[in-house]
Amino acid sequence: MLQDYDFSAIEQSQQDKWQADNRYQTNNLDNGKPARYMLSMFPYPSGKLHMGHVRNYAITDVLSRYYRQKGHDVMQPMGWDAFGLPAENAAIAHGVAPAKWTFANIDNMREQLKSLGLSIDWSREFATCTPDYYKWEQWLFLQLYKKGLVYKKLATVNWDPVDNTVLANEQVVDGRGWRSGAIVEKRDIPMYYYKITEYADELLADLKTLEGKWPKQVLSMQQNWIGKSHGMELSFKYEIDGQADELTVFTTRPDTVMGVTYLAVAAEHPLAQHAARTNEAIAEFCAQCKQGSVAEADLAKAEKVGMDTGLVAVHPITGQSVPVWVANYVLMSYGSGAVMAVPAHDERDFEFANKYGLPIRQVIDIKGQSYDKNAWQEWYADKENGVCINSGELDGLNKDDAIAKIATLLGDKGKITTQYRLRDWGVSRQRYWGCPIPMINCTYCGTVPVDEADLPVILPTDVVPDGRGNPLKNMPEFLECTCPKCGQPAERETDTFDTFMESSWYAQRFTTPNDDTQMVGRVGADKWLSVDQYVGGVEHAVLHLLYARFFHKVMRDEGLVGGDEPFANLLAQGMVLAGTYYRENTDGSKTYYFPHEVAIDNGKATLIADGKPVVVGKIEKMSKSKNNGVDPQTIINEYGADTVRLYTLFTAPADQTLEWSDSALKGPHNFVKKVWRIVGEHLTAINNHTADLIIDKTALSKSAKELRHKTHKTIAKIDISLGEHLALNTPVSALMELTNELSAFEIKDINDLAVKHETVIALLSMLALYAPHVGEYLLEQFGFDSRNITFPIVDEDALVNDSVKMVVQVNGKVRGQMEVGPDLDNDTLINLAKEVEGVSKFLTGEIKKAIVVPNKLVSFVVAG
Ligand code: ANZ
Ligand code: ZN
Repeated sequence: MLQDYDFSAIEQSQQDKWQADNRYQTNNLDNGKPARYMLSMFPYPSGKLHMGHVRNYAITDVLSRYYRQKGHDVMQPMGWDAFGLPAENAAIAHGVAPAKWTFANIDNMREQLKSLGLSIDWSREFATCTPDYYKWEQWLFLQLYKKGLVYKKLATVNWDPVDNTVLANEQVVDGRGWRSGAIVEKRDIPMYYYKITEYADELLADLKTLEGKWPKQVLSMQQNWIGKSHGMELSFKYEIDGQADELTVFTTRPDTVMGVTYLAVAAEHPLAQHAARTNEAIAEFCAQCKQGSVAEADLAKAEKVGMDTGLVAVHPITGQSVPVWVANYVLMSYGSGAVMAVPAHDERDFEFANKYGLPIRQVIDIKGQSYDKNAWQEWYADKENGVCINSGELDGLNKDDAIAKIATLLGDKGKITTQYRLRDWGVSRQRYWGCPIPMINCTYCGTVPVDEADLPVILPTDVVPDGRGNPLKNMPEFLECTCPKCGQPAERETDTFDTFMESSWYAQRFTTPNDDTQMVGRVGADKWLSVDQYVGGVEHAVLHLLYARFFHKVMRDEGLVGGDEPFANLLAQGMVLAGTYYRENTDGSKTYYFPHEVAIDNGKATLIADGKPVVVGKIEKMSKSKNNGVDPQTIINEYGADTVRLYTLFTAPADQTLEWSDSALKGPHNFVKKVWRIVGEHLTAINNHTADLIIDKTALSKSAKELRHKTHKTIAKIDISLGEHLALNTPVSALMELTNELSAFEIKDINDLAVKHETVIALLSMLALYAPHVGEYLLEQFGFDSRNITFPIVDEDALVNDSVKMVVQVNGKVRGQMEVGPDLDNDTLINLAKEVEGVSKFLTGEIKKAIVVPNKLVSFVVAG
């Protein structure tokens, strides 16, 4: 054994061993062990690992090692979510091709991952930007196209008129293009859509099967995103130039129909377009609505504005005329793109009506509340408690009764319907660095799918985009092709897939990553799926998980995989936070400093460089812009991967935020050193005794019994923490406690030595989950083969307490202690307690009550 704890030497030598014997490689054949698939959300190859990655992969790795020790056949794969915008931005900034940049980053990050000591099956690695992978994405698209689950329609995008390019929502900053600064326009262009709405009901219903296995919060975010609303479609009649027609609105509150004071349509609605043809001001307003972001969140925040179209429609119950407005808060893509506005009970309508002086008519009353037209109150929108007022025949009815009544009054002018908030998934992106959409545009035949035999459509990789449109459009070698239908010259689609596509099926592909005959092979898929434990950031709670669930169901319906859900259990890990330090500049901007540039003394922070004060800012998510990120590599170099792993797992429960502190790394580091020292001493001590280290349970000293008790309680506790509660932090403190007991344990005879040995081995086996390098290395010093480490087995005998310490109280005050045998009945305990030294003198009065808390306390209540 090495003299000192030289972590870099140990970590290197263990990693070399794993690499040399392909330690964590798995195969798809049944080997009699239960298969367990452990998956971390795979990284985007940005170039460097950050602490969020480290935390994510450390969690999955500890759980993987745990199940391996428990005898499972554990598969923990890793790959690269390699398409995406940052590569194009890097190309623009540094003139390097996205492919080259991406693969160089992958090489860097793979080394970083290896230095963390993760038990990954590298034989399954892939990058999603390679044709071997994306070929199958194109193939699936064609299958769905055939089935009618893919369609093409116009969609509105952010258009930068200077760079002549489509912008992603995050590239629109305050309504302008991030690069050009030009005011962003909206444009309608044809895009492909996946009919995810066809699966809306199933996606919603199956959330039930994940209860207790996925975080509650994620389940409810999924539910809200799918957003099933029950409501009614109502028709309002109108006439244009003597032509009668109907305007349909979707409402979830038909009970408020008597409070309708205007109708509002989206700028893209045919009625708005009709008005725009004869009214220039309306035309201009509609054009303005087309500017700015298309992100729904931005629309919700935007000020509500609109114009009267001059048209009127007929209220289906009262027969009164209702004006039709065009308003920016009505979305063309939801319901029918038109709303019946009830300003008294809908907050958006309230704001709008107040702004334009439209009438507000209260039609819902809640006992004891008084309505004020000038200020919105939450109860105006209460869906549960009100009754109708000012509503003629409906007066006095509650919501459900009112809706039933309206349905009969309206007859075929009202139809009960269900609406989903969920939209079909637009998968076209007008970007270069993505998977080509396998379609061909022919002058004669329109859009024609690429022949399956011609897959993959390969993305050219020797391209450096400059931010002005999609470079594929200027590459005849990509663009030009022959129409598979008519044989005439045609053009390839230059749009590529949304990068959420690649991450929607990578989990399935990992089961048969090298199969070049099919997307997923059934043998591998059936062995491993569904993923037993998925671990990743909560920021992916909605879209990624929803798309991946959708893909799994689609792949199931193609016969590629079994089961209805891809991820059986989900752990959403918390963010890694760190303190920030800054100075405010004269223009109000802030300059942030790295923690190592700052000295802190008595809570006062100064910049080391000039000794002048800096402001101690908030504790925030680690990020480049705040200079508060900690580079994992630096910390690994300083303390070793084992310490970093212990630290990130020990400091906070996995699903909560972790506040980083460099100085706190010393705790786990010293813990490892302490284990090192104890084990070193123990090795020396057993040198001559290795053969006779067998515990004689009949001859245990008191302290040996106690140590065994502690050891086996710790094993049982850690087993439950990891196996049942996904609690990764408490086992570390349990191991620290056990180490303290171990170091206090004194050896008096050979039996003590055997007991100590048992604890040392158990400690190291469990430590090897968190700190695999040092754990395995130390076990090897005792002759263990690190390939066969097993989780220690609890000895039930050792769990039985020989004696328990109990406190004795009189009238709420502690008066003594006693050590008694286990499982004594209450009467015996009470009698023993009465005899305890120092207690009897307080028991002179009448004993009114004696309470026993098993294994803890006997409490007397005495009169007087
Ligand atoms: C009248 C009403 C009265 C409404 C009231 C609400 C409260 P959820 O629950 O999200 O499904 N709406 C319908 N189509 C719309 C569109 N294209 N753009 C913007 N808003 C639209 O929302 C349904 C409600 O959103 C509908 O019910 C409608 O306003 C509005 F006291 O109708 B309601
Ligand atoms: Zn053709």
